[in-house]
Amino acid sequence: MLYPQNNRRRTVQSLNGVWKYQLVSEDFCAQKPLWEFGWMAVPASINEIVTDEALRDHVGKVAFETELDASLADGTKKLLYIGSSGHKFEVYVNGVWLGESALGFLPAQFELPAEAFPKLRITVVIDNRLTFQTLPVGRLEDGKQQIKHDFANDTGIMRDVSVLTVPKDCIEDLRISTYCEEDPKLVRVRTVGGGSVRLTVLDQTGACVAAGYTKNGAAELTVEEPNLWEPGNPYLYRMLAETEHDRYEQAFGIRQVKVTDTEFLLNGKPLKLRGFGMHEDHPILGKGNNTAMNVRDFELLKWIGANCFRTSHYPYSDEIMDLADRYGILVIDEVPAVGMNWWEDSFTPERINGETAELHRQALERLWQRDKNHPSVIMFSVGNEAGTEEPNARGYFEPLISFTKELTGLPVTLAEFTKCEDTTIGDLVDVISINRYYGWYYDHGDLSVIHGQMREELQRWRDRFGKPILITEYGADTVEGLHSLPAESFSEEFQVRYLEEMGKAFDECPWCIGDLVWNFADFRTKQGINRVRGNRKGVFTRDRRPKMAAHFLKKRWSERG
Ligand code: GCB
Repeated sequence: MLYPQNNRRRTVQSLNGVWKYQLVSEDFCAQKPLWEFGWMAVPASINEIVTDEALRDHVGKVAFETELDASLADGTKKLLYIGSSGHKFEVYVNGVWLGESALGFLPAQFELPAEAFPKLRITVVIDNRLTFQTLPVGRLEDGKQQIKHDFANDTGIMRDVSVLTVPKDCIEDLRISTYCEEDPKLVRVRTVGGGSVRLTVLDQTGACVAAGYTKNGAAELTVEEPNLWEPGNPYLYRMLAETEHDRYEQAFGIRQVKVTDTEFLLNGKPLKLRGFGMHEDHPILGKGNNTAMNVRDFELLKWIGANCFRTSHYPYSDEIMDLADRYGILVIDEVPAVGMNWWEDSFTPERINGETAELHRQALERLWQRDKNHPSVIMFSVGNEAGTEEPNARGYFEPLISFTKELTGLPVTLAEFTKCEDTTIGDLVDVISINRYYGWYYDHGDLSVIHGQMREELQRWRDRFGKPILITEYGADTVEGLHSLPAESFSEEFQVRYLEEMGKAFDECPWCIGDLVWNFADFRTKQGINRVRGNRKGVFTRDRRPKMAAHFLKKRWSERG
C-alpha cells in the first residue's frame, strides 16, 4: 500500500470535512442512510467536540456517513484510503459491506466497487470497545470499559480520508532499502504491481543521480557519493517510479542504523538520543490529524534541540512520519500494545492470548508496511509496560520480537516498567528501554533520592544484560504558572530539578544511549484522582506553550551536543 499521491497519473480527492454521525447498536448494518444523526468533523476525535457527557465518554459503535458523486474512467480504479480511526472499523458502500480493519492508528485501503458509481453513500462504523483481543488491551465489565493505559480512549475518524484514482495496473507497493551490504552507495528497490518499473533517483536539486528498471519486481541502483540522512542533515532523495500508465514519487534517505553493546550508531557515528515520548493530542481535535499542529510540534522539537521521539503508545499519522524525515528527527515506532499489565495474570489463555498475539503481529507487519521507507525510523518498540515478569510473557513476546527483527532489520525494544530482576524478556531485545518515576510515583516529592536510585537501577540492568539502555520515560506532573522555592511537586521549579537529578544519573552511564522525557506536552487522559485536567508531565502545555523545563532542556541539550 502506498501513501496517497497527486500527480499526472494519480489523483486524490479529499473526503475530509463534516460527516453525519450517529451512535448505533450492535446489529447496525448501514442498509438505510443514518436517520437520527448529528454532524461531526473528520478528521477528529469526537470526544472534545461534543457537549454531552455520555457522548464524550462513549464506548461502543458509532457510524459516520458521507456521500461521493464520482465517475469511474476507463483504465482506472478508485481506492478509499482511511488514515486511521479509533479503533476497529467496518466500511459499507451504499449499504453493502466493503471491508474492515481490526487495527486503529493505522491506515486501511479498499477498492470501491465499479457497480456503486456514480452515487456512493460511504458509511464507516467504528467500535472503540477494548477487550483482551484488541490493541490497546482493555476489559468490559457490566458494560463499563476498564483500561489500564493512561490516555483517552477516543473515538472518531482520526486521520484523513481520501478517494484515490489510480491506473488499474498501478504500482501497488515500493520498498527502498539503502546502505545495503554496508555499502552507502547501494540502493535496492522492490516493487509490487505495474510490471517493469523505470526508476530514477533525483537529488535535492532535481538532478538524476541513478536510474534503472526493475526486473521481476527488483532493481539495484548505485548512488555515487551519497549525501547521508541524519539529524542536522535530513537529506532526502526522491525515487521516481514510472510505468506506461502510472507514476509514483517516494522520498527516501540513505542512512545506516546499528546498536553495539554500548552505543547507538547512525551512519557509523555514536549518537545520544534526546527527546520525548509524545502523544497525538490537541485541544478539541483530540487525536485528529492537523497539519498546522503537526508542524508546530516539529518547530518546537527543533527549537528545543531534540533529535528523537517514541510514538508512545501507537503509530502516529503518515503526515507526522513525513515531517520526521524532513526535520531530521529519529523515531522509535511503537504499536498500540499498551495496557497489557495489572490484570493480575494478564498473559493467560482467557486474557491476553494467542488471538491477541496474532493481532499484535499484524500491527507490527502493517506498521512496517507503512513506514518501511522512512529514514527517520530507527527502532521498533513492540509494546509499552507489558507484564513481562509474568511466567507466560516470554512465550508471548519471543516470537513477536524475532518476527519484528527479521521483518524490519532494525533494533527492537519494549518500554519496560518491570524490575530488572523480574523481566523475562531482557535478553531478547536489542536495547533495554525503561520507564522510571523515582521521586514521583515512589518517594513522591523527594528530590534527594532520584539520582542515587536511578543510577543504581541503571547499573543493575547493565550488569544483568550487558546491553545499551534507553530511558523511554521519566517526568513529573507540572502545572504551568505554579512556582515554589524550594521546589515542591507540581511546580515548574520541581520539574526542572527532577529532570536535572535524573540527568545526572544518565550522564554517569556511558552505555546509556539516550533519554526521552515524559512527555512532550500535557495530554488528555481518563479522569482520575491524580489527573487534574489530564496528564501534566508535558514540557509544553497542551496548547504548546513552554514550561520552565523546556528552557532547561534546550540549554542541557545544546551544551551536551
Ligand atoms: C507510564 C506510562 C505512560 C503514562 C506515564 C504517567 O509509565 O507508560 O503512558 O502516561 O507513566 O505519567 O503516569
